[in-house]
Amino acid sequence: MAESNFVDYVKICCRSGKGGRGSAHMHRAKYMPHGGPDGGDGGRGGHVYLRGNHNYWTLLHLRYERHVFAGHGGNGGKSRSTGADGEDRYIDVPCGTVVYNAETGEYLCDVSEDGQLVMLLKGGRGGLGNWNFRTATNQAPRYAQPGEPMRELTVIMELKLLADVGLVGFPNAGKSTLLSALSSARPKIAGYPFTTMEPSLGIVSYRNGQSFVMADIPGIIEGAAEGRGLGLRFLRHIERNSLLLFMVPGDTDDIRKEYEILLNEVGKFNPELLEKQRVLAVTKNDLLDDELQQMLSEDLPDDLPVIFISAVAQRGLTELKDILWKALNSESNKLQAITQQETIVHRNKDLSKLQQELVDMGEDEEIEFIDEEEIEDIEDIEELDDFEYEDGE
Ligand SMILES: Nc1nc2c(ncn2[C@@H]2O[C@H](COP(=O)(O)OP(=O)(O)OP(=O)(O)O)[C@@H](O)[C@H]2O)c(=O)[nH]1
Ligand SMILES: [Mg+2]
Repeated sequence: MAESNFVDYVKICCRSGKGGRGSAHMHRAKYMPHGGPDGGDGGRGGHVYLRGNHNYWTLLHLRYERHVFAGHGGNGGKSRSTGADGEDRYIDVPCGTVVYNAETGEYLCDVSEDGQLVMLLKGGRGGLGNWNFRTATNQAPRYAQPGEPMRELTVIMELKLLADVGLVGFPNAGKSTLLSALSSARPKIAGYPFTTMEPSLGIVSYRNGQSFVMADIPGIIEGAAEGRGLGLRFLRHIERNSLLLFMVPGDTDDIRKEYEILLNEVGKFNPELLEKQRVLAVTKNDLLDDELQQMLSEDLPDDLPVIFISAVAQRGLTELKDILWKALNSESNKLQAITQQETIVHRNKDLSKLQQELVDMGEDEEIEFIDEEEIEDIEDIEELDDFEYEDGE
C-alpha cells in the first residue's frame, strides 16, 4: 500500500537513562590531613514517559523517531555535589493509543486522555557517594555505589480511534457520504468499492451546541476478520466506539442477510464488540419508492432501531441523529464511558501471529538498540558492578 499519512501502528525502541555513580572522593585541604569523605551521590537516569496529546491524530510523528533514549544521570562529585538527573523523555501520543511489549506481545498500557502521563521506563537510581557510608567505625569509606543500569524496551503502539459512533458497512454502502453530510469532514467519495483507504473522524453537531464524534472506516467484506480486504487492519478502530451504526444500501437484495454478515465479521474480530449498542441505517433510500420501502421494512431485523436514510437527498438525517443521540445518552451507554478504562478489555497479542502482524504493518524491521557509544556505557556498568574504590585527587 502506498505510504499514507494515517499511521496507526508503530514499533519503537525506548531506553531509560542509567543512574550516575556515587563519588568516593576524600576531602583535601591545606592543614587538614583528614578531611574525610565528601563524595556526592550520582543523579538518577531519565525516565521515559508516554503523554496523551489531543493535538495528534495519528502516530505519524513516531515513524521518524524509532529510538527514544532518556539521558543518563551525572556522576556525583567532590564536596558532596550531586550529579545532575538525566533528561526525561516524553513520547506524545494521540488519545486512544494502546501499547504492547513488542517481544512478548503483552499489553502494557493505554493512553486515552489528553495530558495523561504513563511512565513506560523508570530511569536507574543514582549511586550513593561515600559521604553516606561514613560510620563511627569507618570514618573514611573509600567506596561509593554505582548507579543502577538503564532499562530497555521495544514497544508496539497501536492507535484505536476514540469516537462515539463507528460506521460499519460493506464498501460502497455510503458511509463516507453520510459522514460528509453530517459533519465538516470531507472523506473521498466515489462509486467504486474501497474508496476509503483510511479512517477519518468527523464531529456531528446536534441541537443546542452539543456534538458527537463519528468515525468512517474502510468497508468490511465477508472474511474481513480473517484478513480479507482492508477489514482486519481497521476493524480495531471501532473497538473504542460506544455505538456501531451498521449501514446497508436500500438497493441490496437481502438487507437482513447483509446485516448479519457484517455482524458476524464484527463478532469474529472481537466478540465484545457485540455488546455495543447498534443501530441499522438503510441507506440510499432515494433509490426506493414508498411502496418498495414499505415492502422492505417488513423483513428487517427487529432487535435494533432501524431507519431509512438518504445522505444525498438529505432524508432521515435529523431522525438518525436523534436516534444516535438518544442511544449514546441512554443509561447503559453514557458518552463519557469510552474514556473510562474499565469499559475496555485489553488482550495481550497472540505471540504466534505477532511476527505476521509486524510484516503486514511494515514494521518488521529490526531496530538496533546498541550503538558504539552505548557499548562503552555497558562496559562501564560491568566495571561498576562491585563497589568502586577510588582515591581522592
Ligand atoms: N443515490 C444515492 N447514492 C448514494 C447515497 N449515499 C452514497 N451514495 C453513492 O454511493 C457511492 C459510494 O459512496 P461512499 O460514501 O463512497 O461509500 P463508502 O461506504 O464510504 O464506500 P467505501 O469507502 O468504498 O467503503 C457513491 O457513488 C455515492 O455517491 C445516497 O444516499 N443516495
Ligand atoms: Mg468511504
